[in-house]
Amino acid sequence: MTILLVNGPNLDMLGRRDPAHYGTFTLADVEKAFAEKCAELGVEPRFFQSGCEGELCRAIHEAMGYASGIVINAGAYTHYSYAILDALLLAKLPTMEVHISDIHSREPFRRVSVIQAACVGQVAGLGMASYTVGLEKLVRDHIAPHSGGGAAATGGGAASPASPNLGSIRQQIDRCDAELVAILRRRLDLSALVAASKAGTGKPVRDAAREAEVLARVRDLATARDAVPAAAVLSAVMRISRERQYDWLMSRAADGFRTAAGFPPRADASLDGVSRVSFAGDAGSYSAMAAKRLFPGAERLPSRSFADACAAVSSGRAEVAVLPLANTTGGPVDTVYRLLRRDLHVVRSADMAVRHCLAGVRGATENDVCVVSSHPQALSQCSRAISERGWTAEPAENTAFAAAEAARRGERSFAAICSPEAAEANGLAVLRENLCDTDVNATRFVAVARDLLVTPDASRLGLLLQLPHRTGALASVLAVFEDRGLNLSSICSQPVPERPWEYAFFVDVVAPALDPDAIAAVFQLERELPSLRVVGWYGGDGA
Ligand code: CA2
Repeated sequence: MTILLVNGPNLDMLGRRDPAHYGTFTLADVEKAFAEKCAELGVEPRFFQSGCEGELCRAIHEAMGYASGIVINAGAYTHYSYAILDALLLAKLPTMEVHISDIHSREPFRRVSVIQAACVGQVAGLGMASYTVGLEKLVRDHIAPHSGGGAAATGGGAASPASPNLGSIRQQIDRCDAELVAILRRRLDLSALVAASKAGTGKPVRDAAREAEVLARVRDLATARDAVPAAAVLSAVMRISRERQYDWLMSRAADGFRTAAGFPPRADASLDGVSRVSFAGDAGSYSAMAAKRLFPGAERLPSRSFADACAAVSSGRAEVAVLPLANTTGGPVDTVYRLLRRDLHVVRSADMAVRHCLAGVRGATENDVCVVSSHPQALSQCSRAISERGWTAEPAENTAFAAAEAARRGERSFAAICSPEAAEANGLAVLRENLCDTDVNATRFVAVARDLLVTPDASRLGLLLQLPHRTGALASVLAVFEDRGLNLSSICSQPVPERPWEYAFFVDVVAPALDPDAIAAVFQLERELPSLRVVGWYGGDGA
């Protein structure tokens, strides 16, 4: 079994100049070391050197007749000779590319190898050892595995790069992965040192300028095709490094740590003593029913609007307000999300099946109805029925008020879309049961209080995140949760009125009360985002 060693232009001058890059050894020394390694591996060497591109191509063509593989240092042709690339591709011999110097840390033009695509690997920067290491790798990984025994056992039978063996490719991938893991470990260990050095100085963990510099250098080192994936991998590595640094800082804070929002709180709150609950609507409104379900023994204080219900809490007239947050058909209730951007905290949630009915004056039938009134969410949950029947939809502050309005008007053509309870409370007849577009319509209600009250059964951490306006900002925040194994049960964007076209994000993180990973994510994001508010850490219905 013969291995051809090809050396390109100027390599016959080795040992005569430029020892800084190419050492003091000569081409004869290289060939001698190569021959010795061949003997060790049980293969025959053959040598060819030329400064002429055509001669190099011819030597590669001829190798098809006798060689099982090629080791090539194409010299400067490496960087631009498509003729040599083509010769290697048509020869289809397993070929190892070698370089004496580390071409990747030299001038940009040397970082590109156009012949790489025809080679099974590349060894660079080991001086003369690049040849022997490359040879050994070529024979052991790409020739011997296909020769039915040791390299010396059979002649020929080399695998061709054009018909690669899946098993051997996977072995190489496994080796790459092992190298990646080892390199990652080294890098993360260095991150711990960075954290230690920054700890004393009070410098922030995230240094955007330094990260930009690292990414620029990595893009520069990579070939044009690999620049984007290389930068993406490095971004992820830097994010994980930051996570390690935060962990390190948190573990060393003498008395634990506290975020600016006084977080983490205690998880021993109780809602058993709540005696006054505000809600928007009247008797029979869905909010009234949710308030009754959440706080059965409490006095219920009706309000005209969600904002009024919250104002009752802010002023102390009520201890909590119960508000609809989202519906399975209609989506988020924007007004309520807007109210949550202020100062109140979610302390509990409850999901309620919602079955709207058509409620009209007694004696009327569905056919008499021309106008239906309800809260916009309820109208959207019944949009199919409304459009099929050609009704005019009239928005109301809430479903119970719509029922009251239908009763006040007493017109057969005017009906409300509301709960059967609201119909009954207002003396209306149910003209049609369950008007919803689907049979599984449900609304999530939340109870909000002034303080961040965390009950021992809390299972979701609600956060309001304001993100910087830059590429990948949301993706990298989501990755922080993913890195810590945290699942999100909901994410909802809301416009930031004072900054047109910018959005804040409400996220619900699935996490038991005082879960350390969730606390660590808050610790990190509070330091890295323009603003973070802990909306609540609460229990109740919902994933
Ligand atoms: O590092 C390598 O092995 C190179 O393939 C060597 C080539 C160079 O063009 C590649 O970028 C990298 C050049 C060999 C030049 O050899 C000399 C020998 C003695 C004195 C000066 C140059």
